[in-house]
Amino acid sequence: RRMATAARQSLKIGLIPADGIGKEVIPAARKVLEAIGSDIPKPEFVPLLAGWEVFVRSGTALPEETVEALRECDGALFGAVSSPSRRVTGYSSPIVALRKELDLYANVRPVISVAANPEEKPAVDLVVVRENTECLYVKQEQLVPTENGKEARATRLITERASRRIGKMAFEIALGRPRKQVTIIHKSNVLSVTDGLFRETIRQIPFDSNGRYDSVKLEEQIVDSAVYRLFREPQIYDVMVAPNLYGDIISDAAAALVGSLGLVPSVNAGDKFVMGEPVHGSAPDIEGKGIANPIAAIRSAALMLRHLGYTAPADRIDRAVDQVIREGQVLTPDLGGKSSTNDVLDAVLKKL
Ligand code: GGG
Repeated sequence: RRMATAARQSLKIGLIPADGIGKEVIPAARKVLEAIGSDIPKPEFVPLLAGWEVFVRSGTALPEETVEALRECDGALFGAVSSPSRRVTGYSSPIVALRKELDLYANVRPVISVAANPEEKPAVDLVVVRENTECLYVKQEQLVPTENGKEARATRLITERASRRIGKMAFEIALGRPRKQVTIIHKSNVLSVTDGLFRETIRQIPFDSNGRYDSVKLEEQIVDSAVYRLFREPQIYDVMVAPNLYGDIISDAAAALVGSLGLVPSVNAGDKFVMGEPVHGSAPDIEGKGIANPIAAIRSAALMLRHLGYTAPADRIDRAVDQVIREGQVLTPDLGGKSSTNDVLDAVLKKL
């Protein structure tokens, strides 16, 4: 699913490194985009603020100027955010808010291993399509005192509209892949109303699409069994479509199958805007050490270009990254190497 490549003179890209290693990996992705050359319109970067650190300094995690500036951009790259695990008055996760503000309803997370030989098929080659705007992430939580102590409640929202559009996104992505298979991930044996609606809405899509998806095989799986099978036989999956929370968990888990969370990219995509974002978080344990793996951010930049319709430069970036991984000489510690973020960046730039 691509956005039309309007004849652009320049490509305006918002950069929101946010917290922790986001500030180390987003500059690396920027350098790769700068090095692409005339395959894309000259990129113009717009540095923007968001995150926990900005909240601590200024009292707001997502400044209004950031959202307004993004509305003027062609695309964006977001790094990572370190929301605290406790409730902090006035704080709300900026990435969750941004996805809603810009209606980036799909989080598309390809999880692909790099085969030792470029002619071989990768052992893992799947895409998690995560609904990005609802489920438990509507964050309607309440803490109520009762005579037996505190009671915490959360609203889980699943709508037909959001389920249909994420389902369609999954079918469209499957159409562009050789296996053309979509697996709906749900738990409607227990949550028959919410997950039931998600499942039934997506199952209905092929019947309402005038044959467009006739070539797509539709499967479904209960989320717990899907995780089990993902670890035992990942090759059975092609496109997995899931409500927000399951999609978040499954894609992090799937990252373990390809060596590191530091390799897995994503885009937050809507019908009019796309924002690349590495799947990893802000990694406070390695922040400032210069050893964060920049590959997920670099691949997220490639995925952003792909969604904007710039397929050839996206392929060039991915091929360069594949070569660096395949050679195995310049790897960050998460992949068992000793190289720095900048070493990996330089190695990728040399292969471009
Ligand atoms: N780049 C992905 C990322 O930042 N993951 C951590 C995450 O989603 N945190 C949610 C939050 O801190 O609000």
